[in-house]
Amino acid sequence: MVETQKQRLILVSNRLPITIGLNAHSSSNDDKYKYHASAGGLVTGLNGLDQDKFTMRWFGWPGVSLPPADRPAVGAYLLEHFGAVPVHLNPTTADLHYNGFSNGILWPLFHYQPGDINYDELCWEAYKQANNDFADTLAPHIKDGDFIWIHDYHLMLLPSLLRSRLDPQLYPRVKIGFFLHIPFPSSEIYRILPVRREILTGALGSDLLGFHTYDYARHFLSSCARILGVHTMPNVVEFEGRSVNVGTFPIGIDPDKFRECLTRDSVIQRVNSLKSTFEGCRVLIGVDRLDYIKGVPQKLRAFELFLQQHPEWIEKVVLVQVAVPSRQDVEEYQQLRDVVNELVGRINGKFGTVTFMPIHFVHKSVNLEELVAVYSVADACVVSSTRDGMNLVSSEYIACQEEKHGVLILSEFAGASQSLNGSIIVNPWNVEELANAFHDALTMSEEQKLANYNKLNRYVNKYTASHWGSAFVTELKQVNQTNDSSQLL
Ligand code: GDG
Repeated sequence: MVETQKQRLILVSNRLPITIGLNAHSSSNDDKYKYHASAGGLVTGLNGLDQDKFTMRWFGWPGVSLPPADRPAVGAYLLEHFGAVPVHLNPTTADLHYNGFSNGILWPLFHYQPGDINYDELCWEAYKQANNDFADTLAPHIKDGDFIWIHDYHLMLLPSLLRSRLDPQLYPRVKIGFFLHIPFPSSEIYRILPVRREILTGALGSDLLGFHTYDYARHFLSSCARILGVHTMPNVVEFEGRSVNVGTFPIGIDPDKFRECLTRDSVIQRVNSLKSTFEGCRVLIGVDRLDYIKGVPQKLRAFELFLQQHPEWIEKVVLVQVAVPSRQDVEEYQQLRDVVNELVGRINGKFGTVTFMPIHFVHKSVNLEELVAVYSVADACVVSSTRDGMNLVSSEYIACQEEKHGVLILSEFAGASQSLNGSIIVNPWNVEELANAFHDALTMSEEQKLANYNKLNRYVNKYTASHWGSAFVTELKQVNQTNDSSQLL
């Protein structure tokens, strides 16, 4: 099928799903760089779309500042091999946009941590600049009839900046969708943001706005009503003569990827070796980016209390905590690392022996095979986020539990808690409650575990990443169809 007959889907995210590095073995300018595709949840979700019907282009910052002379060659390579188009940002803009405004202001505020925001005009200027740079790069590539799907809190101004660059007479059938991967907070929290109007009006440049949960969508609608004074209905905001649709699209995982990985010889061997390492001991698993929203200190304190209240479990249970370093340039993340290191040291010192260590703390990323092996041998998985848009770890754990039917302990503040029925739901701020959940998980009957697992597994298999991707794009095709003449699919 030739490109002109296919629907074009333009994806936009802050980072391209490709890592570019200098090639140490380069012999000429032609192989100066090496490229590595990364397979995150977003890539998986989009893989579920019918590739025969779409030509995809992915726009994003390439993660490095390339010398202008190298940009044409890198751009041509990215387009040919990955269907990707880099958005070049000046290094200071990139830093203040990403570390400053996105992760220093929007991230803590949207996760209900207003005390951690460092509002600063320079960061706001960089946020606007970066969003404008995205709009400038994107606009010349757009053709009428394109679907544009913009992702996440880094690009909340982009829908309206892009719309303002596309003359509605020339592009009447273009559709702009936006999906927020993090929570949208209650309007009482949101209205703290000094640029609250600008962020809302930026996002309202979309035709369709998607959130993981109904609550996030509701918070967005009430923020629009209260701050902008616009008319809202359960799924629509009336804004500047247009109807902006608002919907709920809970993201999922690709469970087959995890199941396939479990059948690999190397993984089977690793599972056996882990089983013998932990023989006679139950295993609790935590997998988190080391981010203050993930509630790792809360998890560790609850584990400490559990061992204090149930000394019979000392030497009979370990907590394996994978904590992937994240956003090390932001001060709050450095402080968190210190707090967590101190807690791990204290608990291991208190309950450890010469031959036993209650917490196995892995402060680095592990590869997929290792991750799957650890998920598979764990008797329970602990997700203690103090806020989390969705949380994919909870679903990944279930996908690896065919054999053990392990228990999922899940924070009520993770979006996943609204759909993963069959888990032990906890308030991670209540240390006692979380400590009790450890005990309940470790003493749960096999029948109850199986019944819970069956419910959870059914959900994880049905509401996959592919389901999410196609549900959003299907809805995007349908919105505002009465206002245009598009014959989409
Ligand atoms: C944001 C929102 C929302 C982690 N450590 C390793 C590793 N991981 C992988 C997990 C999982 C992913 O990272 C983490 O996904 P989460 O959903 O748990 O969290 P965020 O990164 O904060 O993602 C979140 C998500 O966007 C999607 O919309 O659910 O709420 O905050 O896939 O497996 N993977 C490997 N090694 C590790 O050490 N291989």
